[in-house]
Formats: sequence, structure tokens, C-alpha cells
Amino acid sequence: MHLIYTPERQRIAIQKSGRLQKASMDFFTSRGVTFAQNGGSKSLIYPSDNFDIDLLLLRDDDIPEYVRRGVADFGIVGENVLAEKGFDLSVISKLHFGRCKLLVAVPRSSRMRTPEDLEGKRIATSYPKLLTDFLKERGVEASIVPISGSTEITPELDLADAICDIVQTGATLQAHDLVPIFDIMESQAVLVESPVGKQAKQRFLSELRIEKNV
Ligand code: PRT
Ligand code: ZN
Repeated sequence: MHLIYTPERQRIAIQKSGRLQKASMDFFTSRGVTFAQNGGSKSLIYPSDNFDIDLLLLRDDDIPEYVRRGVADFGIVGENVLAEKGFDLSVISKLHFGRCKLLVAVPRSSRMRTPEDLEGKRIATSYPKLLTDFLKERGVEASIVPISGSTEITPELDLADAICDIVQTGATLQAHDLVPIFDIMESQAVLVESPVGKQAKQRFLSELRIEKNV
């Protein structure tokens, strides 16, 4: 352990800033991995000084692409983002943080309650693929309003009749007088593996005592 082997350093993509950032860093530091420039530099690459690991700090939405192409050997990302991208990446472990739900919510005063009630309605979402797949499966035709964040405000501005978004505590829904009507998926952060280059990966997993749990 703690040896720096070269040239086979493993690159792991994690979120640069946001809800998964701290827990993703903790995943490594709790396993004894240290980073010389931790927080002290503007660089988006954090080399470890005691393991053969370089962290790449990225937007969470970009992590699946880096991993798919083998630019990163592993990545930590929400299942929601992975599913929306639709890439078939191998999940090594569920990490038990970043838990949330993707669900459909409507204004409290609305009578919509079921997927079928969404027929002909406008639904604002940052998850157009997952919502489209879900509606198709149910045979429901609706108009998807693609929004990159803060969908909760769209019903009161009459941009949408319903929203499909991530919820954790429900406080944001409540603040906008929205109520959840049904779930589309549950999500948590997962460790995903690139399909490219196997051998050094095995060493990374065993050195960090990461067990496959999926
Ligand atoms: O900058 P970057 O693109 O990397 O970050 P981001 O802004 O796209 O993502 P970020 O940091 O908000 O979330 C990263 C990941 O955390 C998500 O992809 C989920 O896997 C997970 N996660 C867990 C959440 C939430 N909980 C969450 N509550 N992602 C977003 N939210 C948002 C949600 O969109 C809504 O606006 O929080 C609001 C609702 O929260 P509650 O607690 O009021 O219900
Ligand atoms: Zn994002």
C-alpha cells in the first residue's frame, strides 16, 4: 500500500462542486488517500501523494462521458445522471450518499394524480430522456419542457402544468406549493468503472478495499 507505481495512475472523476463533492472526497480520504494540493490550487486535477490516483474534478453531467471513453478509469456520479445519459457503464458499488428521488409533482390545487392524467399536459424537467421513456411506457403523450434547473418555479409562471425533478427533503416542492404524485426512480451515488483497461483497475479496487456490491 501507499506506494506510487508509475506509469499506471488511475484517474477518478468526481464532482467539482455541488451536492456530491464532499462525500466523494471523503470516500477517498476515509480510505487513507491524501492529496497534496487539497483545496489549495485552482487545478481540476488532484494528484494523490500516497496512492496512484488522480482525481478529475468535473461537472457531474460530464462524468459518464469521461468514464465511457476511458479518460477516467472510474467515476462517482448519481444514478439519475447515469440513467439520463443512457450509457451502459458497469456499476461497482452503491455508495449510500446523494440519495434522492426523481418524481412528478403538480400544484396542490391540481387534480392530476396518475401518469395518465399527464396526457396533453406540459411537464418541465431536466430529465427529458427518463421522462420520455416513462411516458412512452405508459402510452401517455405530453409536452416536455426542457429546463436545466429550478423546475419548481415553472408551474406558478405558467410555463408548465407539472414538473419532473429530483427531490430530497421535499422543502423546495413545499415552498412552491407542489405535491409529489408518483416516483419515476430512486437514486444514490455510485462508483462506475470504465470499459477500457482492466488490470490497474483491479489493483485500485483492492488497495482501497472497495468491494463490488452491485
Ligand atoms: O455543477 P454540476 O452540474 O456538477 O452540479 P448540479 O447542479 O447538476 O448537481 P447538484 O450538485 O445539485 O446534484 C448532484 C447530484 O446530487 C444529483 O445529480 C443527484 O444525484 C444528487 N442529489 C441528491 C440531488 C439532490 N439530492 C437534490 N435535492 N440533486 C439535486 N437536488 C435538487 C433538486 O434538483 C431540487 O431543485 O435540490 C432541490 C430539491 O431539494 P429538496 O431537499 O428541497 O427536496
Ligand atoms: Zn449537473
